[in-house]
Amino acid sequence: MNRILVTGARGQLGSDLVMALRHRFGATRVIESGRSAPSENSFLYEVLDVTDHNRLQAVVDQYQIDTIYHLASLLSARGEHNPDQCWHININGLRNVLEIARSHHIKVFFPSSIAVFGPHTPKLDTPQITVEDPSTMYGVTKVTGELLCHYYADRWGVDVRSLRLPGIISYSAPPGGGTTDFAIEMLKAAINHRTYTCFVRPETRLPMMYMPDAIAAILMLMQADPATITIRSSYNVAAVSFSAAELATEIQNHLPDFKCDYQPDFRQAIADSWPSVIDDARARADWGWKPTYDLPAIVKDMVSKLSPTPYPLLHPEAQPCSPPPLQLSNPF
Ligand code: AKB
Repeated sequence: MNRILVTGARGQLGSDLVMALRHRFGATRVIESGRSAPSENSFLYEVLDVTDHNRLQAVVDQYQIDTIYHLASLLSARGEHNPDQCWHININGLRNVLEIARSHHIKVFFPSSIAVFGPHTPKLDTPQITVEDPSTMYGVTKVTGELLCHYYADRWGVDVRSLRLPGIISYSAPPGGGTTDFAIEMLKAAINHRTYTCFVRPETRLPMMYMPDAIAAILMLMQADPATITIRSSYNVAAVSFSAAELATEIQNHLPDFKCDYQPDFRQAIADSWPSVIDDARARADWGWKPTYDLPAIVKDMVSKLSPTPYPLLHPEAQPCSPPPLQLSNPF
């Protein structure tokens, strides 16, 4: 019986994942959690800091949780501004989840990231098993997280499953301080202002995925027969790869007066350290992964969803089309 806890449920991925899980398993089977206070129309929401082991255990006991989607995490750009907090939340939070999973026989989903890769990783067709030399604290925590997942699966038999997610593009909730955020920012700015100053160079090409594909991948992985899961660290998954300039051109097919200029900031170095195209053959072979959305399909859907009344409010605090811009100075 599914009794599901989602940590970091109010983030970009969590907002859509909670809706998908509730649709699939029933609204009362999915408990949202996060550090912020509940809003007026919160439904089955618990205030939970994942670094607080006792509180996590209390929530798990209260709802007899058997599956945790552990999304609470600081992303790459924000993590560089507070590496200590990034380590604390990303590692100590995961360790608490895995410990409780071990003692309570809980199944776990852990989102890893293309940020596990670094300057010495092959940039094209990045293999499943390759050099992982991240240049951000976020990447360091994701490599460590993958190792922890593998260890808990191998040593304690915890059913933990993970994906190395690329940049996720979506319209329901704003992204939370990542390097791939330029894609969503550009789409929103194009629709609202017809102009955007991009924080990476035009030729910067990164792996990306539309939210429906990301949700599909997570649900497929979590429902796969355990016998088919051969990777317990984290699976490479890919959908599309495009450069900032290619995205701008695709947007211009819908909004011909859109203009994009480029002023790279410290996030350029992070983007440059990541691969451009990921090889996800193992995920395709093991549990049948196959994406649906290419770049034209993503842009077409985003433009139609964001115009003219953008961002359906999943949560009152999710601001339509205007998340506060990430005001980050160069931390390096
Ligand atoms: C980020 O840019 O930090 C994230 C990621 C690729 O993990 N979107």
